[in-house]
Amino acid sequence: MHKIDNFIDGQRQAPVSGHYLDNVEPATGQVYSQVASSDADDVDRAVAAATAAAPGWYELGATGRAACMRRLAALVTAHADALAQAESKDNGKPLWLASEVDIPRVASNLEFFADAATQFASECHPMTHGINYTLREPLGVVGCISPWNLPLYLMTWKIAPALAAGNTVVAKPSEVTPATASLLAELTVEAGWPPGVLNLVHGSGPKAGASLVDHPGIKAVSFTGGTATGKAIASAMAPTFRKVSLELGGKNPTVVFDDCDFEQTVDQVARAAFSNQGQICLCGSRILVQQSIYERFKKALVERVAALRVGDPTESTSQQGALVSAAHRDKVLVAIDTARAEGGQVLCGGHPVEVSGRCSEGYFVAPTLIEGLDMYCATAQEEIFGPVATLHAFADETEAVQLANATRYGLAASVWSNDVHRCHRVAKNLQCGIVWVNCWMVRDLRTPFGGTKASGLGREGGLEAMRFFTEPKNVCIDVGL
Ligand code: TXE
Repeated sequence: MHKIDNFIDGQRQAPVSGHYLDNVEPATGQVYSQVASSDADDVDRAVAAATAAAPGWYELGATGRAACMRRLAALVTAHADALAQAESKDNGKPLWLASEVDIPRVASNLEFFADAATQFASECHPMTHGINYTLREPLGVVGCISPWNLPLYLMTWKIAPALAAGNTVVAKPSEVTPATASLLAELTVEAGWPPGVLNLVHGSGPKAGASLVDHPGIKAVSFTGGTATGKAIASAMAPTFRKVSLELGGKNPTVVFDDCDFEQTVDQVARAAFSNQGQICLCGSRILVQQSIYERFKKALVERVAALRVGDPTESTSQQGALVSAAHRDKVLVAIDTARAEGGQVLCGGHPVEVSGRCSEGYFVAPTLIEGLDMYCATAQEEIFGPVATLHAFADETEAVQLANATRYGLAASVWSNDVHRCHRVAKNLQCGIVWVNCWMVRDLRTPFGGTKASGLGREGGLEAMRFFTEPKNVCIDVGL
C-alpha cells in the first residue's frame, strides 16, 4: 500500500518509529494509503534541517525567495488536475470544488506572498534630532499546523507568508488529509528549492503536533483548527513566550433582512451554509431571517437545500460530497439528534445518505435545516462543522444584532439587505473579524483574516501575516543636530 512519508531536508523520510496510520478515502470508507505516525524524534530531525537551511534561505533575499515561490506556483498550476484529484479523494469533497476553488487558491497563495516578499517594507519614524527605523527580521524556524477541511489551501495560506518573510518551516498537515501536502513538498524539489526550507512531519495531533509545538527550536506556531486544540497550543507556547496565531472555529450568523434581493439571497445563504458539506470555518450555520419574510424565505431555502445532490465526489453532478471521516460523520449525526431532543424541527435532511456503487460505505449526510430552537441551546451554540444549519426569526435590526452576537465565537458574518445605512450599522455592531455584505466568502488576500472571542487570536492575510512571521526591532539614531 502507498506510504506517505515525512519530507525532511528535501527528501522523503520514513518515521523513526516505523509506525504508520491508516489513511481512509471518506467517499468509500476504504483505507487507501498509510501516513507516517511521527513523534518527537521526527520533529527533531525536521527542526534540525530547517535550522540548517534558515541562513541560506534568508540570504537568497526577497527576490530569490519570491522566484522559488513563483516556480512552485507554476508547478501547482501545471499539476492542478492531479492535486485536485488527490484532495477530493483524501477529503471527500467534490472534485469540481477542489478543481475550481482549493487548488487555484493554493497557486494564488504562493503567488500573492511571492509578491508580498518583494513589496514588504518597514516603518521609519523621523524625529527632530534623530531617526527611527524598524527592522523586520524573520523569526527563524516556524511551525504551521493545518486542518483537514481545506487541506492544501490552508497549509499554503500559512507556509507562503512564513517563507516569504524569510523563515524556514516545519509543517504538520492534518493526519486525516495528508496527501496533497506531500505532493506539494515533492514539487519543491522540481522548483529548485534548497533542502530544509519546507519540511513536513505527518502524524496525529497529540504526538506529532504537540511535539512540534513543544520544540524549543520552533519560534512561532500558526494554527488553524478546533478551538479546544487552539487553547492547548496557546497554553503550551505561553511559558516560553513564543508567538501564536490561532484561526479557530465559528458559529457564524447569516442575517437576512426583508429588503434583500430575495432569490439571490436564498441561493447564497444555501451556499454559505453547505459549501464543502458545511466544513468551512466561515460557513453560515445560524441563519437569522426577519420575521416578515421568515415563512416565505424558509420555504424557498428548504426547496433549494433539499434539491442539493449528495453523491460520489468524482461525479460532476454531485453538489455535496462525503464528510471527512466516520468519526466526524457520527459527531454530526449526534448533533442532529441533540437538536431534535432540544425541540428542533428538522425541515430537510437529518439523516445519513446511502450512495450506491463504489461509495456505498462512504460518510454521506443529507444537508439539514432545523428550526424552532432557542439561540442559547447547544445546537445553536456549538460548532457542528457539517451540513447542518439552524433557522431563527428576528423582529428588527436590534434583535438581529443581539442574536447574531449571542455566541462565544466571533469569526465571520454575512448581512443581506438593500439598505446601505443599515448594512454599515449592522457590520459595525457585529462582534466578529469578517463581515460580508450581500456576498459570502469573497476573498481578497490583502485583507485581515481571523476572528475575535473563541474564534482565535491574531490575523492572517496580507501584511498581517508578514508582520506575524517577523520580529520588529527599532533602531534609533541621533543625527547629531
Ligand atoms: O481539529 P483539530 P479536529 C473544528 C471543527 C471540528 C473540530 C475538531 O468544529 O469538528 O474543530 O476537528 C492538529 N497539538 N475545526 O479534531 O484537532 C491536528 O493533527 C498540536 C475548525 O480535526 O483542531 C490537525 O493537524 N497540534 C477548523 C490540526 O491540529 C494538534 C478546521 C487541526 O485538528 C494537537 C478543523 C495538539 N495537541 C476543525 N491536536 C477551522 N477553524 O477551519 C490536534 N492537532
